[in-house]
Amino acid sequence: SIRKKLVNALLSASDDEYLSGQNLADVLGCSRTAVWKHIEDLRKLGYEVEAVKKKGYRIIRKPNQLSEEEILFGLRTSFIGRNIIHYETVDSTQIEAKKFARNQAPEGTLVIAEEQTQGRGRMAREWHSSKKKGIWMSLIIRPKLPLEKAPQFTLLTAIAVAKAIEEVTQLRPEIKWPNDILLDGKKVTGILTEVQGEPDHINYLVIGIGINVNHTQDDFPEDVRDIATSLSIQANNSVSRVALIQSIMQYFEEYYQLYVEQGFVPLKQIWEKYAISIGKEIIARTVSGNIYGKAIGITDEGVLKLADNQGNIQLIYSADIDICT
Ligand code: BTX
Repeated sequence: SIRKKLVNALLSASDDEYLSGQNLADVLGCSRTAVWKHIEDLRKLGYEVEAVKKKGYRIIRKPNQLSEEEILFGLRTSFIGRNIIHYETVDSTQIEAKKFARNQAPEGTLVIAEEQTQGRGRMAREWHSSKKKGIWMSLIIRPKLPLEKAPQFTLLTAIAVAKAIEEVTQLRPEIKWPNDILLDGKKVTGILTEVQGEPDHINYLVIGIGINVNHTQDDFPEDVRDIATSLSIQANNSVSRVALIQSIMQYFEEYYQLYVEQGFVPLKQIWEKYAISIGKEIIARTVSGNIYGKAIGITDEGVLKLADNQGNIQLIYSADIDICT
């Protein structure tokens, strides 16, 4: 669309560079009057665009908005995150993404929202998703694999997010098996992987990722205030949601390709560098009861290994983990 082209042209200009009305008219293939109208539209979307006589236009401030244009601009993936569906407000990106997945949305489709009114964690627990503070998104993928491999994508996603957080903020995140990313011992990210398929093949996976980015401690509701943190609290600085999404998409694609080519083992090695629970006494809360013991690692399939108090090795496929301190 013309708006996309206009935003791209303005974003590609360097900070102090102005693009003339004529120049933009040529790029967009429309009149200078039409350019001016499109600039007005951008302003309504929250862009601050400076117009200087005889020089032209330049963007001085972008809206705090996860626009498709901005995410695609500078996204270096070939298929992950290239089809973006963006909502201002939605019940849950997970619910929407599953609808798109059922309707044959292409692999790599990303559903994002500025705000979720019914964000969910595992087992229908609530996930707080306040407006424009975080990244609330769901990614659709269609790996050609048996159903039992689905949980490995939670771990793959965790390392992609951890890497991206490290790259964008220089903070050092830790992963708590299977789906939490922690900073300073507090939860900054949750991952929810849902799968649809037959025993021998996956139709689609919808991977939900919730990241607390620019929250202050007061932005969290009371029930999670003590256990949650955000990137900006930890970095002492606001963090670009767009840059973080781009980086996650890039690492996700890289690890996904690595997985397809070489299986889970190389990812396990990266995962272990971020693992927090390994070597510690933990409580694994499973649906069939609590198991106490020492976390000794994960298998080549990503399953948690725990040595219980009798010295037996237990394999944990699904649980909430508390680390004993
Ligand atoms: P989980 O079941 O591991 O964690 C849920 C628990 O985390 C809650 O019970 C609560 O204690 C705590 N919690 C809730 N909100 C937050 C928050 N913002 N920060 C830190 N802790 C919190 C984790 O499930 C998986 C979360 C996935 C969220 C994404 S967002 C996009 C997509 N859409 C959707 O509805 N869910 C996913």
